[in-house]
Amino acid sequence: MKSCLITHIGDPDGAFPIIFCNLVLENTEFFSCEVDEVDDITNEVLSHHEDYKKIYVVDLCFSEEIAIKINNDDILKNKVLVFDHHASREPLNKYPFIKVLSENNGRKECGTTVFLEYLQEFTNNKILYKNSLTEMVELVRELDTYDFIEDKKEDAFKLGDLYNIYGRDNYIENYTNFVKNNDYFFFTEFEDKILKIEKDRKERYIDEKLELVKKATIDGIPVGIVFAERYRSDLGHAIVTKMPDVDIAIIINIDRSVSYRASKNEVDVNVLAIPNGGGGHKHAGGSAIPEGLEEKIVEYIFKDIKWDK
Ligand SMILES: [Mn+2]
Repeated sequence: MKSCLITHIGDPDGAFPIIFCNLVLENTEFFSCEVDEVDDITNEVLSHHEDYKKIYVVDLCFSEEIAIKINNDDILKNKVLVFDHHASREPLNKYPFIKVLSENNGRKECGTTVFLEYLQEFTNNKILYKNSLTEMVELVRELDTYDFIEDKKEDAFKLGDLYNIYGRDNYIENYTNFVKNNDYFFFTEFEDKILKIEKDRKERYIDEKLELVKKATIDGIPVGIVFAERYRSDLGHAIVTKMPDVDIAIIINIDRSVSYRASKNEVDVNVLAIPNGGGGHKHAGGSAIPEGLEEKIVEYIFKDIKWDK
């Protein structure tokens, strides 16, 4: 019988859980989604839960409403398992099938690390202890939480950049095979070359976007707002470090979501993300794009537009 994995679509922290399943579970069905889609997808999966022996939700967590529904169902309660690290979801730890761990002994956790620890114990499969895998997992953790160990920081960014270069599916396939075939982690010569090109490209992109940041105040909080579709973390980080008068960087990706980034100790992005229906970590969060926004923009530009039915 197959398993089901619902995970975050945005980054390596949502991709590595798929790699683990490829390595140690016989048959897994994958659903990758945005934070605001997790409730709908979970409900959809739960409606035919008899197809699955286990349903994993990783690097994401559904709403308390769904948690209550699962908790009241003896079958679902033993089938669904959540492994997340977003602090805003920590109150849901009161449900036995939900594990939200944002920090452990001063080390910040990510979805990948919390899920790996479970799978190592659950399957006891040696491949999950291979140095090639655990080394990459540490890089994913550092990149996802910005909890860097100085001499690994550059490699963490490189592994993140390769996610964008390869594309999600190829990245997953590539690193599934890499772990199978290698005991230790390394970047190939070809990857190093392409990463250098990508690095230059990213720097140009961020420099261009920094010029376009508009400063404003929301609820008394000084913000810097920019529209961007790529490198949201690096761009957000660049805004809050290069513009000291900005407390929260807001990056709007019309097709995807709104991202919030901060770096000052006293600033928590949730003060803006939660009222907008989102949430996340203290220094990195997101919220959904309001429905119909793209249409509104087009209608603002072309006043007498008529949409095809
Ligand atoms: Mn994550």
